[in-house]
Amino acid sequence: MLLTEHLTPLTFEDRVTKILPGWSIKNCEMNSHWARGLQENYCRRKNVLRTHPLSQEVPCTLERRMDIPANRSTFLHAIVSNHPNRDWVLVCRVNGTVQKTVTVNEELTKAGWVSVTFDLTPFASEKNVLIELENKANDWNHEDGYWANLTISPSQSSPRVASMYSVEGAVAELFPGWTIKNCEMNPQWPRGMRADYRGKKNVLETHPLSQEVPCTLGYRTDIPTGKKTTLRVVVSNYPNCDWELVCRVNGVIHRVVTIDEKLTKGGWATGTFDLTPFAGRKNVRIELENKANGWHHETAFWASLTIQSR
Ligand SMILES: [Ca+2]
Ligand SMILES: [Ca+2]
Repeated sequence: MLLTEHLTPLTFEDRVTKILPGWSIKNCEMNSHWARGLQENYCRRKNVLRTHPLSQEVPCTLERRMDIPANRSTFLHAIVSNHPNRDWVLVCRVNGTVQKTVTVNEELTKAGWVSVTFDLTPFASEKNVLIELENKANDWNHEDGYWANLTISPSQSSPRVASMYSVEGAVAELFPGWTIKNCEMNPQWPRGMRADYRGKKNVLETHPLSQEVPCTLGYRTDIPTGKKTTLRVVVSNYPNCDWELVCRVNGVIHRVVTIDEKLTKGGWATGTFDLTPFAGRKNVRIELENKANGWHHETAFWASLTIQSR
């Protein structure tokens, strides 16, 4: 009795809605020893949902209904994780029929998160489509499902299964449309998504590949005529260390800013780059480099990347 009083179903439902708006949950096993629901911090992410199948036969299910738009592609991206060294099965059903099954294990998540993509395009123009995502047991040993995000996008912005420890997965989620290359990966200093840094949540952490080769974030866009176009970036540095932020347009250096403690003052700095001189040009290549000056924590943190024309 104490158990049911302690974990009120209403509170749990509210938590699910808070983390994953539009989705509802059923058949989540409640357990006084292993808390389900909102978990404040898991694998460098804040506010994730932790679920567990009701039994070996009955999976925990997240579900929603939606109309699938006509004449375009629609994808569902689920960012999920597993209990350390344990696994579970992520099943996607549409109108009751299994569409895709993925085993979420250590090999896939690499002690982090994976983004799994489900193609909903075959259901284009159908109304009130039932989408179910199951946290299904494949044995009975910590079958916990961890859910960081569920998004429905008009295009396939991230790879079908991308590790969130891969910086590509983090960039796809944080800065849709941007690409990344030459980020140094280091088991000791994981790059990619960082749960929080200097007061901001879910930021991108990068590092140059070498002293000579910067890490580059890239974007292509048309610059409209008759408007002022500005690229705005919010960045930070590793405490008491610095790096060079280089902005290139069509391969030519546009501006260089040193991101150091003097500029960020233990927090974040906003840089603005005026792209108005390129007005009227199509498919303009914009590159932002995290470039080393010296070789001592040349880490860059990116909280925001926006291009505005007004
Ligand atoms: Ca298992
Ligand atoms: Ca430096």
